[in-house]
Amino acid sequence: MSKNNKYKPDWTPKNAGNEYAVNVVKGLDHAEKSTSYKNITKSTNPSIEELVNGVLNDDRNLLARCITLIESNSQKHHEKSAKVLDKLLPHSGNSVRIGISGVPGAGKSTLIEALGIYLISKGHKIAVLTVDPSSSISKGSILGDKTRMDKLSREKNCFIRPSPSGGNLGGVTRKTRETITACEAAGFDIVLIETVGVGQSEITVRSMVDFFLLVMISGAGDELQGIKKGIIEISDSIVINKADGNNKQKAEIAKAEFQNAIHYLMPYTNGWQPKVLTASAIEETGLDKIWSTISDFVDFTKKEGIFNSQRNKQSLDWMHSLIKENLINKFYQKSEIKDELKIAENLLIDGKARATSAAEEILKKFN
Ligand SMILES: Nc1nc2c(ncn2[C@@H]2O[C@H](COP(=O)(O)OP(=O)(O)OP(=O)(O)O)[C@@H](O)[C@H]2O)c(=O)[nH]1
Ligand SMILES: [Mg+2]
Repeated sequence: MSKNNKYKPDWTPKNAGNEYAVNVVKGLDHAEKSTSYKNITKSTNPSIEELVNGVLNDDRNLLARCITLIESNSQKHHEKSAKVLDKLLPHSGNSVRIGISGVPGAGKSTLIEALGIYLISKGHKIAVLTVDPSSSISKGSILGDKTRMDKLSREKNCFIRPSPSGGNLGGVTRKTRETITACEAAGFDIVLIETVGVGQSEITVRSMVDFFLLVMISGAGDELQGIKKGIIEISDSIVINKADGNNKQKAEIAKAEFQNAIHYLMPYTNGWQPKVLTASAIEETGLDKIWSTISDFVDFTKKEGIFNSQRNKQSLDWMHSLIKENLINKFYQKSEIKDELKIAENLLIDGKARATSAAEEILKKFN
């Protein structure tokens, strides 16, 4: 850190010497220039109105607080965030939501950084979110090293929010969906969501985005061995990253193999044949092709009415899954049900009852 970047706090006497050891570090230059950091509300507990107006005016401090409220597990915060979100909802929806998945180390974060900077140069405002259900257990790999998006995080037209810590995938899903609403209301027109393509998280991300991009790398041997077929089936495009240096040729071979493989799969989006591309996040090549593919996809799906119908379907599916989750929790948490279940389980094991009738009996008690 340069010496010039430090200065004494206000309360230090004039001409003070080294006995006053405290130094204040100057903030980042872009933060001072950025309009988003002006008029920051100092209130410790902003009201619903303050939060709504703050988000709509792209006050980053209030946007971050709004997301913290969304991420809170307390009932009180939940009620407040619900009121805020109701007011933000009419201002949301105007973005392209893009899911980015792939095996650990494929270069998702590096690609998001390169693509993000490219899109900002084209006049877009980018929000980057992550869905990382493993973060509470393994500390997660996604964005673990924040410096990976160091350049992008310094852009004033960018907002990066790592995955909420703790909780199951269902909890992370709610928080991420609602965070998308807040970011859209703040005027971000592209939302990029990074997730690791292992487990269930990619299916979850697929259920909240318009476009799903799979990041792959070429490796020795059979290109398709290491990846679940299922993840290719939900992708709208596959990009072979790290197509640079000695890897360039291998990436082209991988591209041909993937192109061939997806030819036999049913496209996820009706009428859209997924494209396979190559890119280098490090050398910043292939970014224009990725964006033109996404733009073509958006144009096509909007023209065909698929864009909105997919979003509507996602909202309906989500509502139904929330209802199911809530009912199931209510059912299994009821103490009478717990007792009845124990009795029924024993009867079943002893061969004294049938599963169908036991289930009917217990459900009757619940109703
Ligand atoms: N040569 C080359 N290396 C790359 C490229 N993109 C990423 N890398 C390197 O690959 C490593 C992993 O990159 P990340 O962007 O962190 O990968 P990730 O997919 O986000 O990883 P996780 O979040 O841990 O799953 C880093 O060392 C990057 O520098 C690329 O285009 N070319
Ligand atoms: Mg990453």
